[in-house]
Amino acid sequence: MMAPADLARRLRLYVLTDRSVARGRSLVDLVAAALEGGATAIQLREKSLSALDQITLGRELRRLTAETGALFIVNDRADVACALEADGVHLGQDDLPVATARKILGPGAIIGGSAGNLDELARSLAAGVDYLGVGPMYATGTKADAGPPIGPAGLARIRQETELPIVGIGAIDADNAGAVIAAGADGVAVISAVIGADDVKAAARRLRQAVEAALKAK
Ligand code: TZP
Ligand code: MG
Repeated sequence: MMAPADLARRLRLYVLTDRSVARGRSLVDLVAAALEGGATAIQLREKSLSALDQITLGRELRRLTAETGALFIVNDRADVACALEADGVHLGQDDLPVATARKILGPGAIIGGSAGNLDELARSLAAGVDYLGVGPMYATGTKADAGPPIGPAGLARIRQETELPIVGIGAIDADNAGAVIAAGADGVAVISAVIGADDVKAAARRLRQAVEAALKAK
């Protein structure tokens, strides 16, 4: 199992895929560019793809992340994560139980949970997740059922309750990433600010720089 401080360092810039914001471009190319720009973790998050298509795309993303030393996490599907030898899986409040995912993936797998409020935080902590995706930080159009934005103050409240690694998520960009880190996040998780950018590598670089600058200022 990875120590929390090491995991926190590997979650500085966590880029999630979503073909609906990629404007027809190849996700493999976009992820390669994001990694060049400084992404430290990639999540395969393609809810509209079959398991088989997730595995076909995921093989390429696993190869790229292995080459650069980035973490590779699969959204929702422990079976797909297992097939891809991913580093772990991210489970929302209504997904597979954490204990079931651990049975499938083994004790070394990284399991992320989502928390948008203190109740969800309590459930995630009781289930034994390794890191938390906290948000939505700001109003986002990328996830239809994202719930109300909690802002930096909401994240700071959750930070008070746990020392687990936290990534903020939800409409984070290079302009607001610093506020998310200042509120207590260890990193930021983004979709559109990177996958939807015209220049994906430059967008990732700006975000990573914003995160590192805010961490230094702490
Ligand atoms: N979970 C909470 S908000 C969100 C997810 C998956 C969407 C993040 O996408 P974006 O484009 O960075 O707002
Ligand atoms: Mg989910």
